[in-house]
Amino acid sequence: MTIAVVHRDIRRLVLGFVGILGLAFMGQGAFAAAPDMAVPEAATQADAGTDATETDAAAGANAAESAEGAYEYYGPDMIKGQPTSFEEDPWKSTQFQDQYTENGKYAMWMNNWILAPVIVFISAFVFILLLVVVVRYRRREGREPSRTTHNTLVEVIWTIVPVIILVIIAVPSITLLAKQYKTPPADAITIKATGYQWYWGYTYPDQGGFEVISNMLPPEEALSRGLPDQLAVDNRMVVPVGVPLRIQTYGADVIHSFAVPSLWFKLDAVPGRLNERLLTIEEPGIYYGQCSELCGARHAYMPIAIEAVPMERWRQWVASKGGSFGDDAETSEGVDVQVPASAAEGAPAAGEGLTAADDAGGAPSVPLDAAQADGTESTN
Ligand SMILES: [Cu+2]
Repeated sequence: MTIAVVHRDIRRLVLGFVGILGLAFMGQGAFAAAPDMAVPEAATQADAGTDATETDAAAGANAAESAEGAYEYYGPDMIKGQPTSFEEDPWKSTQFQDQYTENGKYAMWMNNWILAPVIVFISAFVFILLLVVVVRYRRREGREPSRTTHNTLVEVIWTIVPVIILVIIAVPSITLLAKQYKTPPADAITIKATGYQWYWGYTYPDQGGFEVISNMLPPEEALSRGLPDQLAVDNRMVVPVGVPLRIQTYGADVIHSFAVPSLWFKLDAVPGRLNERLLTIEEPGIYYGQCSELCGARHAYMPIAIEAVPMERWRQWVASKGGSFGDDAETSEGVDVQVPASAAEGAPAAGEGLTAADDAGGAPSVPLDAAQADGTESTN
């Protein structure tokens, strides 16, 4: 083999590698640049079934709200959790969103200081080893590689070192897992997110059990308000900031998943099973997420928008929705008396059964009283 041939082969290798990198980046650019997909007209209407009119009314959410009560929704300047496009910032578009919860920050730390360094180090190490072998033992040089087949010391090292690396990863990994499974305290404010085909309903059992139906805004409408299209909704899930929230998820028809990347929160919404997780948002703001379980034709058009506000503002909002505080809003007493979402008047999932047996799969400590199991069972 001549030098020219070897050079050509190496050049091919390098070109191929660069080509693959280029393709990957172009692909990403293309995704980021993908024009807004046409959203069926029905996207923000009708499917809500019982709520077609509510959706229409809410198309002017801000106006409607200020008429209803004194509550004013946050504007685009308060958006904190949303994806970054490739055009906007190529690097940031490949990274996690900024985190606004303790767990999220811990997870980011683990990614940036444990996982990413380990990945980069191992990849670079293997890549360099390969390069050395390719160059050093290429045929032209005629070097004889070692024919060693067994070497106890080397074998012990390449067993022990990976074990140490795995242990280093396991410590923060299991810590994070445990943090994510922390049970909400008794005085946490409960919000039940119900996934419907294809929108979300947010029930506030501690505040009288009213339900807010949240539909995606038509893209033009969202953009005209300065909000991100395909993420903006007519009615946000408004929650108090800085206090523990007991987020429960439920699927009214099929499995959905309630996921908000910037809050490090993802929880499946499963029919016949109530899931719950603790969420404490650290800063007021708007946080966007999406349904993350393929749930049907318009899976991509049921975004999640959470508006975290100071307690006073939140109470104002609850009042504007006709919610009540009873005697328990800020004390821990009475919070465990929960009204199932199916009890909320006009809830699309009215009659949705939830039995203790359904809950046997290990869902956390949600009080399910026997009456609920007996009384409200029905099939859809
Ligand atoms: Cu869904």
